[in-house]
Amino acid sequence: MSDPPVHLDKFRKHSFRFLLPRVIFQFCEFAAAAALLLCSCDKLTGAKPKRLKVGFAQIANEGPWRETNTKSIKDEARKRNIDLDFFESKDTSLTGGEQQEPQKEALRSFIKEKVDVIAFSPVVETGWNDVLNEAKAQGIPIILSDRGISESDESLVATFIGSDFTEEGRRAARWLVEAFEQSKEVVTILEVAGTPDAAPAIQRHRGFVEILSKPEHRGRLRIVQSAVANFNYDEAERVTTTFLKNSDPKQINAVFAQSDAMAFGAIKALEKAGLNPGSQIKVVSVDATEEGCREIERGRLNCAVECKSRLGVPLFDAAEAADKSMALPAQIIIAEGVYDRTNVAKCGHE
Ligand code: GYE
Repeated sequence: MSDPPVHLDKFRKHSFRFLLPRVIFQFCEFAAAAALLLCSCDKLTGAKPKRLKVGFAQIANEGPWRETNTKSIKDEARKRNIDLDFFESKDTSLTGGEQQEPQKEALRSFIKEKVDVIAFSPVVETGWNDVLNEAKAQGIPIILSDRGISESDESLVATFIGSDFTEEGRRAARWLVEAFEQSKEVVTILEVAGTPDAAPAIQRHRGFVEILSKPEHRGRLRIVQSAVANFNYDEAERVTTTFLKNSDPKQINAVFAQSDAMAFGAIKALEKAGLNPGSQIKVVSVDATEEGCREIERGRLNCAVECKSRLGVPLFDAAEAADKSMALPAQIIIAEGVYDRTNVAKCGHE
């Protein structure tokens, strides 16, 4: 037979009256013991819990992509209480590959400081062997952030975090192939290229050309000039203006800019020349920064292939793992999309 509910009630009352204070007491006991342990450890050894020290060598701010990237790294370091030594060249006279020396100096100062982990965005692909070997000799792991290097000795870096630049180039080309599907004429393209010897410039070009040269496209789309603009707005405006002066503007159907900042420079030059970017001349870029998404809405940019810039979270996940000598994959590749006016509402929000 089941007990009358009254008994149960009584039992509950008793159990709460006696059990609750006991639980609270036990919890206090545990908290006090834990606090004592932490205190005494600190007092005995004088050691504070270790704060990870990371040195980061950035590329000088060349536009909205880099700004968001820097913010993401600084914000995430603050969130995780990481001691971040952030180097960013303020010398705006140094463009493209000229920034390699200051970056190398920064890496050497991180090695001297004995930081736990070094991360950097290599402005060019080659010429890092010496400094990376110096870091290796001191046992400091290196993480490549957003740009890769071409050194063959894989033991020099713990991991690369960033995009598949070749695929970004392919995506830009596929968009143009589709946009000009109906065109009977040869489609002429001005490529506004990033820093020579920089991983995104080399690989985006490679992916772009790979698609254009597929036999099924029968050479219908052609790059008429590849003008170097070092991922820089002003340089992009300058090289586009020069290109337009030296050629018949009617001969150009599209611009492939290897970054948003360079697309904005090219758009300005096209407008100054009395042309209509977005309609008369199709403009495709890589990045899909917030400003890039707004340009798609405005109609002056037709397509932005995404290159995610908010790398702070994966970067410090990797830094923490590298500091604990945990194995990391050789590459951590970020998934990305392609935006044009058909899905611009999602641009910058995925
Ligand atoms: O696409 C461009 C910036 O290294 C991936 O650098 C980055 C590139 C980015 O100048 O906007």
